[in-house]
Amino acid sequence: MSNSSQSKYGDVKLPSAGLAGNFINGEWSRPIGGKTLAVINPCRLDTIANVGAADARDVDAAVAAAKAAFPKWRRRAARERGAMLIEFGNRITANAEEIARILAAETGNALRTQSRPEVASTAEVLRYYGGVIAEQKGETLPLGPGLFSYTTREPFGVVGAIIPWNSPLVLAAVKIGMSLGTGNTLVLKPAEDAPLAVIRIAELAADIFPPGVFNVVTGEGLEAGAPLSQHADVAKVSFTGSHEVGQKVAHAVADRIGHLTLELGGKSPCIVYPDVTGDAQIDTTVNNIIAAMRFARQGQSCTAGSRLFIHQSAWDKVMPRLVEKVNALKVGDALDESTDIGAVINSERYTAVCGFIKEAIDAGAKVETGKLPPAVQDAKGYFPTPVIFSGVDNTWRIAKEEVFGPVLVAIPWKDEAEVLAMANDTHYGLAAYVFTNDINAAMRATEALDAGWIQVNRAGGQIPGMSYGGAKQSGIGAEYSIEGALESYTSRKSVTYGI
Ligand code: TXE
Repeated sequence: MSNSSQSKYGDVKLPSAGLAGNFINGEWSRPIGGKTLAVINPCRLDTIANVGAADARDVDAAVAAAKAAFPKWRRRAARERGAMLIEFGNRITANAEEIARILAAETGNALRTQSRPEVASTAEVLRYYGGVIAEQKGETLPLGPGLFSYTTREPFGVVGAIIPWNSPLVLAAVKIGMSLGTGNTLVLKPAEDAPLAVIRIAELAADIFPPGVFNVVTGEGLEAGAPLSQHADVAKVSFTGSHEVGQKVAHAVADRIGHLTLELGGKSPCIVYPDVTGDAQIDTTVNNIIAAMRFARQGQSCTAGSRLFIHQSAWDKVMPRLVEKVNALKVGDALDESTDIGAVINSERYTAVCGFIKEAIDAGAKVETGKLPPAVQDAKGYFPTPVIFSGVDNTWRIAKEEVFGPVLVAIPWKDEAEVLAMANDTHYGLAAYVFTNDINAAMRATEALDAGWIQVNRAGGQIPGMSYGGAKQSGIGAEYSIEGALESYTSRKSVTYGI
């Protein structure tokens, strides 16, 4: 499938075979229905490429291929499966720049600040699982004299993985590493807004895994995602995306008592304690607040620290420095080396983010920095500039719902019990950030906060080896670690011998 728009992208080299859309049983093929979907660059608002759009018939074929490949794949030595994951990671590293450019073009995530680091993490995650998967071990059980008993960790079968567009590559890598490493086979459905980098890495993997072990279907949520989540032969579904779709997926999986991992976002708090004083410490903390908010990813991160609670005594030092640094971030084309912040993914997200901003302004919030972006029909690219609001109550919609845009809500606090209660006053529980040098305050906060991942004086991304998963309604199951892989992608088999 050639693409006439390719020339507009200069040094973005598009996938070739992968534009067909379906990678099933080791072959690229066009969807049975012949439909395609246009992948739009959210910075330039033009079509980068058209990709095959699968429906339930393609999903059936992919699941059948994965099911047929499972019996042999599960019996391969873990170290052999691991070696393939490591080779996959190495090929991604060898093609990193090409992949990062595709990723920046389709996601709007800036090349320098986001897309290159994401490609590096993707390769690292695959190599991590490749190495650690030899630890897929069981236990011996001391059940008493005359008995010898042990457990093994058995893969489920076919995994269906559905991923979003905000960090498509690294999320693909986590699901590939965990499912294939543990001996499951996989059907992966990338998001319709950002399938290109995923199919480029699938092209690189085409001759690494035996046919049918790793399959990809590109397509829309209802046409391709729903049939995958509902498929009777999909033993486990791993979904990252919205709360609303997560609920639908959970219902579909419950109907057949399947296994499930969900990662559904958050409204994570950032708490600045009063001991944050002195220019150097304020500077570091402000850098961490900006990193926690994921401004450079346009706020489109499930772990975004989008509610900032600053102790009232630190407010007058922290807020001006924060505004100054946020104003210095350059918003622009994701492929431009000087860009810090790119565009939000599509017109729906742009409109939704603008709606949140307008509603808060209309309700009387104080705009510390930023403004209402142009209406979608006047936008030259989906670029909402960063906004920081104060004068907002923790009960407002902007402080409750996941905006998934570069919008930070700042609230002063004076009583520790109160701020910890406000921080927890949400149905989400994914991440939290605490800034203090007071070890006792840090320990009180980390004990009290309902969050799957709390960072103290740091606001970086996930690191392979950590267990990452949501508390409360942010999700089910853990990812990024060997424990997550064993708990979420295998079941225990107990064997008992009478001797
Ligand atoms: O996600 P969707 P959207 C949140 C964030 C964002 C909102 C909407 O708040 O603003 O969700 O994003 C597939 N059955 N997060 O609409 O629709 C879809 O094709 C099965 C948080 O893009 O959940 C895509 O592959 N699958 C989040 C994937 O689900 C379906 C990251 C995610 O799309 C489906 C992204 C269906 N019925 C958004 N409908 C996080 N946890 O970080 C859609 N899909």
